[in-house]
Amino acid sequence: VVDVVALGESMVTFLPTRPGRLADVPSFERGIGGAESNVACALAAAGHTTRWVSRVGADGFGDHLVEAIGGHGVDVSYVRRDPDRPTGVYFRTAGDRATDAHEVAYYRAGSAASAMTAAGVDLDAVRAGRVLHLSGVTAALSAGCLDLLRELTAPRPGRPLVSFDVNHRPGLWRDARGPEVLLDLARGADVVFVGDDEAREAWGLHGARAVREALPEPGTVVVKQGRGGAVAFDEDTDGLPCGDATGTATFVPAPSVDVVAAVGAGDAFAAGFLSATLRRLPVRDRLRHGHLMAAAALTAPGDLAPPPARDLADRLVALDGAAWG
Ligand code: KDG
Repeated sequence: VVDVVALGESMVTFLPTRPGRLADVPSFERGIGGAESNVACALAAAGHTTRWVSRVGADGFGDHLVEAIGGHGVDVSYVRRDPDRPTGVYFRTAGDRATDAHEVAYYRAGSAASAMTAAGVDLDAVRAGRVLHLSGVTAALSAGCLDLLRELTAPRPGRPLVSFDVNHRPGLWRDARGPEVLLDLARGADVVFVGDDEAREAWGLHGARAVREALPEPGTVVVKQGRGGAVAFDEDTDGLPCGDATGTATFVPAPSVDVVAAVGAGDAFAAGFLSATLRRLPVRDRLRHGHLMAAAALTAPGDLAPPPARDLADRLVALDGAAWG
């Protein structure tokens, strides 16, 4: 059994070789991006068996994604090649360090991945892991992709633990239903990741407890609070019974780091949290592993960064509360 299967669109990314507006940046360097494959790559680097399921064009960018993501140790044998549609690409600026405001230009409408459907992917291969990781990006790509997410988040005996990162991308939604659709999908998951800023912008929810109240169904809801830290509401917190109707809340502050690029940090956080979940660590340690992986991604320019080795991460996680702020 594979530890984690991640399904979603990946793109070749073009990162600017110098800061500035998109209009002014003269050249870019090629990288790979895609929220779900980022999680799969980080989990593979952390020693887990992973599979990425997707669809890419029968083009050079599709070759590159399959080779690069496979090169991270992720099983790519269920990635379909589409002879009629291209692989998505996107460009972005380095962004402002203080505000993290950056410009993103997607060229992914009509991409191969947007043609994924429940009938067109091997659902047994998608459900073959202990954990299935999905994200709200997929819901915005097409009606077929949304149906596929609905199928994968529907109750089903023996399904894997379904992890859902809300990843609200307002620029991708062609109608106003995005926030409502994302809330509905999140309700069907077992582990949900959402930023407090995202919850405020998409759902008008202020604070972690309001998010948990809107999402009472998932066993675990993690609300990320940017540089501050993250709160997890978890039904099985350290084996203790729930403290209240919405579950016990555990807050862990994030270590402070010099941020080089924030993109990919949320994916790294999810990977760290899921890695520790697979190892059945208590929720406080799951949050700490999430923060450590996010710190590695925050201090590297691209979406992906080598995570700390497991024994080092375990030693850092075991430091007492004072070291964690
Ligand atoms: O989380 C990082 C992703 O945002 C990036 O890799 C691109 O998946 C992406 C998206 O759709 O925005």
